[in-house]
Amino acid sequence: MRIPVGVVVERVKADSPWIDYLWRPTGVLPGQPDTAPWTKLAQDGDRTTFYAGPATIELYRTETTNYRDNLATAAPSLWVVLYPTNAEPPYEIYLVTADPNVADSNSEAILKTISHQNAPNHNGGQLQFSPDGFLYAAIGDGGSGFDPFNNGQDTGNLLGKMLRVDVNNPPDYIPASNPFAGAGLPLDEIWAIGLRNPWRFSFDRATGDLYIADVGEHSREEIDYQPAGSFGGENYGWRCMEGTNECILRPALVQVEALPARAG
Ligand SMILES: [Ca+2]
Repeated sequence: MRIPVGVVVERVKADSPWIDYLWRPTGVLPGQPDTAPWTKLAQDGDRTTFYAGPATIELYRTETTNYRDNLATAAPSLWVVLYPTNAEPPYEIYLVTADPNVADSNSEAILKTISHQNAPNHNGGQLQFSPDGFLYAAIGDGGSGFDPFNNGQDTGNLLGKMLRVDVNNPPDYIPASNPFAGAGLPLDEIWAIGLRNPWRFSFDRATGDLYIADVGEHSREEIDYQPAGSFGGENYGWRCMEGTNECILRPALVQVEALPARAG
């Protein structure tokens, strides 16, 4: 069941040399008012109240004791989680929930930060837990065209790769069974190399096989297949290969570029 709500927050001038303001949620309105997000509602001295915007509470079946106990009380509590934006307005609504476990802001953990600064495209795809319980991350090659830095084949960075990490093994979250775990290159997070912009991937629910959708440069789109029994270490070829075509390292590049261009 989904319940539409509106979130009200207040900004209070902070008596602190470190920060100017304190922000906190103060109320959740039933329904979503026809008011623009971040409309100022009231001002009282150093205290300003804003309508932060709409949100949706999702109620679901669960065995979590805290959640069940909260819903069973005469006045169930709601938790609002705000997330910093590093811009104006300085927060966005991350979620509104009746589940105290979901609202635990200490549950966030940044496992890896990957620099991707040379181009705005090829950010890659999603995160998925595999049937073996490890978290896979498909990372784009860093962007531009034809992978100018050869990141897909460079085992000293995490661009153009499929990564595999163990969220329960901090730090560095490396599963001992990763194909390159241990001293020296390739980097230990790497499960497979040679990807361009692997924007989606999925594990077959019946077999555990892995399918990766990798966007091609001009002439071939790729669907990469990895059987469930793989020990990792695959090289899917980019930028040496675009699908079954040899690509960047041959003079045929001119012909490849002459093919009809497509977005991607
Ligand atoms: Ca290594």
